[in-house]
Amino acid sequence: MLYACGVRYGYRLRELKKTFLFLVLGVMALLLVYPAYIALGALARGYDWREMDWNSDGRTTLSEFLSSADIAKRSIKRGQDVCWEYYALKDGLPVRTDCGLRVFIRP
Ligand SMILES: [Ca+2]
Repeated sequence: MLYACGVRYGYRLRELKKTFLFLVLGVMALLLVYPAYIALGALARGYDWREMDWNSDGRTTLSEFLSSADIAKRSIKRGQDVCWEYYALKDGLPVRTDCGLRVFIRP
């Protein structure tokens, strides 16, 4: 044990190591918990995998999956078609619109 000016440096070093270990573990926990939180938000939307292909290139990437947490859908009407419009929750702007559901109105 090293003493200088009445201070036990071994004790302080152990306390610093413990504090550093808790900081490292806290940062690691945040790095793991945040993506899991976003992924759970994306899963809670209930979209199927192909539906989350937001740029319509035929593939759903992990980034598109994670961004699904901030995208909602609403039905809109275009002429006689009923379409699904996917929009960003942050600003309400449309991300993609899927049409093709034909509505037949009985006379
Ligand atoms: Ca895509």
